[in-house]
Amino acid sequence: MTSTITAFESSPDRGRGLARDMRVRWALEEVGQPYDVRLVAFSEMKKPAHRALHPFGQIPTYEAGDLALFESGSIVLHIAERHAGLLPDDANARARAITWMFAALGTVEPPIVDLEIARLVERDKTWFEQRLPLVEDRIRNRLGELSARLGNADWLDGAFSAGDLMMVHVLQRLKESGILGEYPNLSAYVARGEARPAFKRAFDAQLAVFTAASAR
Ligand code: GTB
Repeated sequence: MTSTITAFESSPDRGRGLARDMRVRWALEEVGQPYDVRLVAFSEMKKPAHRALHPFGQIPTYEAGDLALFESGSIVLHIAERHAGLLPDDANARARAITWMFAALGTVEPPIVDLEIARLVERDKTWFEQRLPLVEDRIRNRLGELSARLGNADWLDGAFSAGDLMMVHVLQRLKESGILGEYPNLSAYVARGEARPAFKRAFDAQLAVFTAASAR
């Protein structure tokens, strides 16, 4: 069954693959499932039709048959549970891979989002310059811990899993800040994720949306 996901009609990330539809596209590419994309304009996101799918008026959403989901973590987990390729068969290894998904979303992503928000909306505050290093150091604490756990391994727990997919996508948002570069093994980890053919297909698909919109 071909699912339909939603993505920004005009992504503020300018085709860099940082919006959260990218992780859903990547998951679908990893498991070899076809999908359609419905592009949503900012003017439509908070309207009832889209809110019926996503209570917070955001992307991504996922529809397949009579199932509609929101939240990128839930969508990727759903895809990974229903199709082979993103979760190990062994029950314990599967639980650990899911744990890494939660770690990416619940422990590593929040301070990264905090930094983005600080840079985007707090720049004109008198306390911005004082707060920024604190926000950055909270990220460094997490990355230091993650870096220590990853060590020289290719992936977080054995073979590539949905946990790595989520963690790589979360970490990608730090590349331009320079902070990721302070952790060579994490930079290499992100590069390994980006080198996967499924990642490249997903990235190219979201970039094509931006390129087409720019040409108009
Ligand atoms: N917890 C939800 C999930 O994981 O699905 C969060 C969903 C979310 O934040 N969606 C964002 C959204 O719809 C797009 S991805 N925002 C519109 C709104 O809230 O009104 C976040 C995002 C946006 C832009 C960039 N960027 O430009 O680099 C990166 C990430």
